[in-house]
Parts: sequence; C-alpha cells; structure tokens
Amino acid sequence: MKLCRFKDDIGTARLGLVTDDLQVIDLTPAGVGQMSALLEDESLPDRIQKLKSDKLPRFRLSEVQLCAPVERQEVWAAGVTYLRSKKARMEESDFSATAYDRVYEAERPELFFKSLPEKVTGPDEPVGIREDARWSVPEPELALVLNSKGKVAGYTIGNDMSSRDIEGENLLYLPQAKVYERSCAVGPWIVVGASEAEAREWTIEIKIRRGNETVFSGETSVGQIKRRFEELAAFLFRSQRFPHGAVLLTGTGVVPPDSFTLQERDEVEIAVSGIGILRNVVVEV
Ligand code: DO4
Ligand code: MG
Repeated sequence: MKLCRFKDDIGTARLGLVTDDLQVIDLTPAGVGQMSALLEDESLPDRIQKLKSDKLPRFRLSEVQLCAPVERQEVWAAGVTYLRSKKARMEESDFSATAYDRVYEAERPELFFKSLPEKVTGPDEPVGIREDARWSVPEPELALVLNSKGKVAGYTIGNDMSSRDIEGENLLYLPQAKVYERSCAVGPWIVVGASEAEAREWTIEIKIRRGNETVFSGETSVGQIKRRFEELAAFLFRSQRFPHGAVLLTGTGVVPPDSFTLQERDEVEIAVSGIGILRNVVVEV
C-alpha cells in the first residue's frame, strides 16, 4: 500500500493512495488531510483498505505531480550502518578513520540531523551539489517513516546527498558536507504494511546518467544494514520528542569509486525493489 502527497490544480498538497494499476485515489474528500495523523493509526493497513473501496476521485499517476511524502517531520540520518560505508569513509580520511571504525562497532549509532521538512526535495525536483565542493555523491538509502511513538509506520526512499571532500577534510565539517540547499531528497511515496523482515529482502539500486550514458550504477540489499530498524529508531527517540513523527534515513551501502563526482544535469535514479523509484536531476547550489 502506497501513500503519496500530490499537488492539485492550484498547487495545494493533497493526500493520495497509489494503486497497483498506477492511479492515485484522492483521500481528501474522505476527510484524510494529514499524512502524519494517518501514520499514528495502529490499524493503518485496514484503514487504507477501507478507503480504497470508497467512491473517491481518481487520477492517472502520470498526470499528477507528486510532492515529497514529508509534512512536518524532521529528517534525520543514520551513518556507517553498512560495512561498505565504513570502509569508504576510513579510506577517505586518515584523520577520521578511527571514529568511523568505532561507531560501526559501538552500541550507539551515528545519527545526524539532515533536513527540515520544508527543505526536502521531492520526486523529479532538483538535488544539489555544493559549489564549494569538489567531490559530491548521492547516497541511496532506505528511509524509515516513524510515527510520534517512534514506531516504523512505513518506508520510503532517501537520497543523502553528500560532499565527500568536505566530510573527509575534518569530521567536524560533517554538517556542512551533509546539510545544505537541496541536499535531501525523499519519495516517491510511503509504503505501509511491510515488516522489517520483508524490507530486509529489498534491493537498493542506483543509476547515474550523464546525457545518454550511465556513468555509475551500483546495488546493495537492505539486509546488509548492520542494525535493527527498532534499534535506530529507539536511539533517535532517546531524550527527544517528535510530535509529528520523523523520517530516518538508514545509511548507504553503495559508494561510487573515488574518481567519481556528480556534475550539474546528472540524473540520479534510486530504485528500492519494495517501494519504487526516486528520480532527481542535479543542480549546483
Ligand atoms: O559520517 C558520515 C556519514 C555516513 C553516512 O551518511 C552513511 O553511511 O550513509
Ligand atoms: Mg548517508
């Protein structure tokens, strides 16, 4: 079951259900205006099933403009949750190698703030590379959609855009390497009703196109994430409240070779097998 946000004729965001035959059912006439309220519902899959059978307006998915499926949730990210990420980061910087090595093994995970909801880039909107960075990469990640109790209410796709030269120069520059204009893309929708065991079977694929050429492609599996989703969520909710819930990116397991950097107009396509595809074009910011 896929929940989306889409724009109506006057640009107001509405809530929709994406069906298997690629239609969007508008949930607004059924009185469902807020996605975060829906995500609080313990019996969400049943509720969605009922809404599906109501006589509600339908649109073709190809005719609607999707928005990021994030309303008032802060976006956070976990790091160094895959062995591949730990290895790449240790190679990137002698200075920080011990920190990455330690955090991979430690009980407490690396968690960092990534984006305010209003700054999140949605499907088909541009993602940014910093003008003062020389080495920019996308990070394709499974994103957990957490309700206000810290429970996983659904899953979506995240792109944790990163400036690896800035991060590698000094670990204290991490917020600048990770948080800047258009550095966080989320979408295309939220999948509800999948268990962690099911999600761990999904694959994450990335393709980067430059003109007609694919300049990088890579793949990993959600099952490679070292930590349980519950564990990541519990650490995020320690000594902190999220009244509107939160979105938590779970880290990257696909790292392009060190010779690769993104350029303006590159198209980044991230596909998660149980979710769909998040596509964004790169701009310099
Ligand atoms: O500490 C660096 C960031 C790690 C990260 O974003 C990841 O592993 O995905
Ligand atoms: Mg990341």
